[in-house]
Amino acid sequence: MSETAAPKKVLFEITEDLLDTGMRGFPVSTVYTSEVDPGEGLHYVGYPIADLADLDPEAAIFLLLYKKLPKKAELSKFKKELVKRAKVDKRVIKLVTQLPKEGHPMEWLIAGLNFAGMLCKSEDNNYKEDALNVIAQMPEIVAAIYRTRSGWGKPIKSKPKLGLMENFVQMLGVPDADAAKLTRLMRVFYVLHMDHGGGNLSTFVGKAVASGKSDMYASLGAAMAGLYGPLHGRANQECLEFLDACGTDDPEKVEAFVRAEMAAGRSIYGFGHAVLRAEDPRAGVQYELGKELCPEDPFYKRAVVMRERAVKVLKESPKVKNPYPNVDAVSGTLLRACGLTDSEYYTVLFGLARCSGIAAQIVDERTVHRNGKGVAIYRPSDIPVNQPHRRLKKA
Ligand code: AMX
Repeated sequence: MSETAAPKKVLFEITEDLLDTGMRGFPVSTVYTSEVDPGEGLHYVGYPIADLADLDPEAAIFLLLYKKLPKKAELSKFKKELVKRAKVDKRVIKLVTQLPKEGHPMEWLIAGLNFAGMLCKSEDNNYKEDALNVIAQMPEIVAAIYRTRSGWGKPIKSKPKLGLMENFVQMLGVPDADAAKLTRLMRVFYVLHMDHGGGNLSTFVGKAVASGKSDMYASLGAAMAGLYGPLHGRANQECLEFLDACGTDDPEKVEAFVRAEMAAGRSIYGFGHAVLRAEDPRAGVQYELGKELCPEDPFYKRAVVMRERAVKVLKESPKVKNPYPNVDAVSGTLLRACGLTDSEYYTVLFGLARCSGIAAQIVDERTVHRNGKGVAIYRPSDIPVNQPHRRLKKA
């Protein structure tokens, strides 16, 4: 640095009271794929998420990877590229179908990503290649996990030319489901859940692991371990259970239920956010989609009443910074209404989508940031306290 260089801008002051707050709000990196604005919610490369909800999932993946919406010809070429890469080593499918039933589907997904890494990763740790491969391969891995654990039968042959989510739904082969409705839902669900800035737990973890030059598959496996937590990705599962426990769409009874949950010190699932200070636009998109897909569904009706009554109760609590619905407020309800009734799998569906955003961010951090040198290995510091056996250094 030359002696005349301007002083560096202070972005954030770390005071003592911020220690042990989970790095809440500390800026640690730059991100090119998406942004979570506290008031306006999620944007992908500058586009508001609600405007993108009806895109082809492949077009949204293209957007996150290449930072522009594809033209028609580019999209068609990109889709072909994904089709070409949608080949999963048979041993991966065999391994994931033999995992212990006692495990959670997310534990199976984490194992599946690690198996896929062992058998499919590039020899030269090429993050871009592996990102495209893993995005194309994941629908088959997740469908195999879903079918096997659900006892629906053997994995169904992949037909990637159908499209990413169209193929996923045909590989799931959900008994008695309306495939057209489920496909419509999964396309929107995928786009809404792909990315969420760089500071959320799973994305942060995935990028941190990749910063040590671990490969894409191992990094995504670690990211999915982060997503598995009930305060993060598993909230969509908890949210359906919460609506189930509520048991009514009578507004007064819903309100009484929320009050009782709060009084018992339990979470009001589907509400609140670490960054957002308004209703998550992804929740808004899904409330609207519910009107189209399942307006009379009892859980949907409860979720709609919650949108008003839970907010009312949470607003009364001075400690809750955001009383409004988050992305999980209604997502499980729609999945259930479209045939995916077992909430244990909802985080896996979230993970299926989120891996594409995390993969795009890992590609950027490893190959674009710092003029292509990549972000340095993550290494925050800590303050040692209460370590009574520490010997003092000699003066
Ligand atoms: N229900 C009950 N209490 C809540 C609450 C909610 N929905 N939202 C916030 N609070 C509480 C917090 O637990 C915290 O209590 P504490 O001071 O006693 O620890 C206090 O209010 C302040 O929290 P905050 O600053 O407003 O939020 P946060 O950043 O600490 O937590 C979140 C954010 C999402 C974990 C929290 O709102 C929550 O637990 N919501 C319910 C679970 C949920 O829906 N999670 C999904 C999040 C989206 C996602 O990642 N998938």
